[in-house]
Amino acid sequence: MFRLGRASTDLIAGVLLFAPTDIRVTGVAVARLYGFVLPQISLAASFYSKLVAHLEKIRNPFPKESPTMTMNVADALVETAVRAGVERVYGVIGDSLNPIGDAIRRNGKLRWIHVRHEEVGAFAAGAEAQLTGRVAMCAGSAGPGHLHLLNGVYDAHRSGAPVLALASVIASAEIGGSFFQETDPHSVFAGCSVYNERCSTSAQAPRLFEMAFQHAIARQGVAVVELSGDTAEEDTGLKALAPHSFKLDPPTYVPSDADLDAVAELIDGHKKVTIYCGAGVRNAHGEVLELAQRLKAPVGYTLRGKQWIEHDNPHAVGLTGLIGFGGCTKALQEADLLLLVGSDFPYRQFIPEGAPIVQIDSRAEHLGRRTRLDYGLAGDAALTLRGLLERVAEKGEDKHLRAALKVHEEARRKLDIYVRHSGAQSPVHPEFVAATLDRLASDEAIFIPDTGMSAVWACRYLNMAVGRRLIGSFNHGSMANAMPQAIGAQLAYPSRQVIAMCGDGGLTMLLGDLSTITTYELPIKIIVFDNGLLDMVHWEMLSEGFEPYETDLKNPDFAKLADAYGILGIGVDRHDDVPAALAKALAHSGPALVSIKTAGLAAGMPQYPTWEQAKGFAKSNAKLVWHGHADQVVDLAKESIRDIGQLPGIPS
Ligand SMILES: Cc1ncc(C[n+]2csc(CCOP(=O)(O)OP(=O)(O)O)c2C)c(N)n1
Ligand SMILES: [Mg+2]
Repeated sequence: MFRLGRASTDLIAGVLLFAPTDIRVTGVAVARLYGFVLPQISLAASFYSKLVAHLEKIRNPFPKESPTMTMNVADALVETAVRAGVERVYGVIGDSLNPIGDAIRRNGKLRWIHVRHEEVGAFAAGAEAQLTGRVAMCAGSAGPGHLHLLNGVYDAHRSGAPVLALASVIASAEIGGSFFQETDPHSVFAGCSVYNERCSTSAQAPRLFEMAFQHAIARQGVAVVELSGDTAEEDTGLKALAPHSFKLDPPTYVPSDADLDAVAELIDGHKKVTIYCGAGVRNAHGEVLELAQRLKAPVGYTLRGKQWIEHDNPHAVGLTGLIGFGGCTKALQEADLLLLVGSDFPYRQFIPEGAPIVQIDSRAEHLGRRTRLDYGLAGDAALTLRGLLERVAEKGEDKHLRAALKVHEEARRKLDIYVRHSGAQSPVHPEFVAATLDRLASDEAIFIPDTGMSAVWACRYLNMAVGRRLIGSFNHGSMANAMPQAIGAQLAYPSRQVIAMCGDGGLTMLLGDLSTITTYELPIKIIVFDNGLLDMVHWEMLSEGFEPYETDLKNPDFAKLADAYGILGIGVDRHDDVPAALAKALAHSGPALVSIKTAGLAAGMPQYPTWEQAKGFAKSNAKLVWHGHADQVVDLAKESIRDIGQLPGIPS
């Protein structure tokens, strides 16, 4: 539409003022006519364009393009997420999240995964990020919506998973007035984030989103963005975002030559070196093994390290701890020098007294935070070990290694007794279930045990072939992690076998998301250890001298329940039926759930029971009899009879 600008009208008025009268009169008449006609023309034009827009809306009510030619804040967030590598967003849509949902729909490059509980979404995003190494995303609406994310966000953060958690909040005009659904995400997520900021204006939005993703990727943790629905709808005035590269390969660094020389000298001066690895050795299998061979050193590991270092490793001696197994505890106790590599293992009671400790970690701030520290080497595990390999001498003596391996083999043999001896057909030994699963699962399987006894069985009975993966809630220790994490794993890897090893307590906590599995046709295999108990805490009470209290579970028929959700459900209560049931589930092209009535109280004797635990165990048994629960003591004895073969000095 032609309009005269202010400067040009002033100029014309000025010229007319000094023009001859007839020209001036004609000019004023033309100007009047123009002034009268112009609004009519513009009214007609605006009516016409509104009519066209209206007709277009009827033809295509939800267009893909932005309603404005410029991006709103939600568009900027979604486009930044796409650039950062996000593929899907897990959450429950609604209220303040609606502009985000609309931007995702119009953008078309992200997928919204509609979970039934936001905690499941956060666990799924965390699993996806841990497995792929790419940043993942979850979202919760105002108040309760994002509060539900919290536990899964904690888990992701403590697992070092790069996740962006969007905490949408109430309308910005109401903040500060204890309004309906008002919370303060900044304080809620303070303990589980590497970045935790509120986006208050459209001007701030694009840079803030970039910074949030960049923090999650660079610092391997959770970034939280707080955003009101009304701000999400604000126009940024931008047609496109400024270029920004999210390619952030972590810098690799090595300790100084002087430090490597000093540690090599220390190692050369000791005879019985034990290497203990955590998840930080994911890129250093070859280097750890070469050093172990050179030093004739046994190699122990944490549960998070198991998947990276156990396979193809003749020096492997298992894990420490009550849930651990094998020769690791012995290898640590007997060491005259302990080399910790990429491990943040918190249980210092397994660390040998007196022996010097050398620790390698790429996060310098982690050095010595769990143990004494005689020498800390800040650096990438593989590169630092290569530096040591250039310096340390070969050891001639392998007694320390042989002793640890002997204990390991013996412990392994005793653990396998539970697999070979079924005893009665029912209840089924959970150890047999885990060992059978290990035998039947693919070499590419992703295993995800729940926190509880399933983690113990995974730790002791799963063999991590090079292509297998094992994740869980190993640092945060939350129940109910397995099925939700399996959702993220299966979406990220649609053609891999994903196996959730669920406790009956764990599965029933977030049961509603079985629907997510059917909605997205995820071929997850769920194995339920239906022991009718919160078994791990039951065992804990016994070993701490408490009378077991409120640990029973009255469960539904899980196989029928699965059927109702549209999942192949298989119920098993006899030992002999386990292999066929597991094979059938694993071969099934869709989702399957195998519920097995397993024995509770089956933790087995801890491999190295302490005097305190033995005392506690005896005390709680005495309490049970005293309080008239002798039947439980008999049950416990029946189960523990299986463990007798494990006790030192008792032949099996
Ligand atoms: C969310 C949460 N609540 C409570 C606990 C404490 N806890 C750890 S294991 C466990 C029992 C798990 O029971 P179940 O899932 O049935 O597994 P089981 O030990 O019987 O194999 C409990 C209550 C926890 N870790 N996380
Ligand atoms: Mg249980």
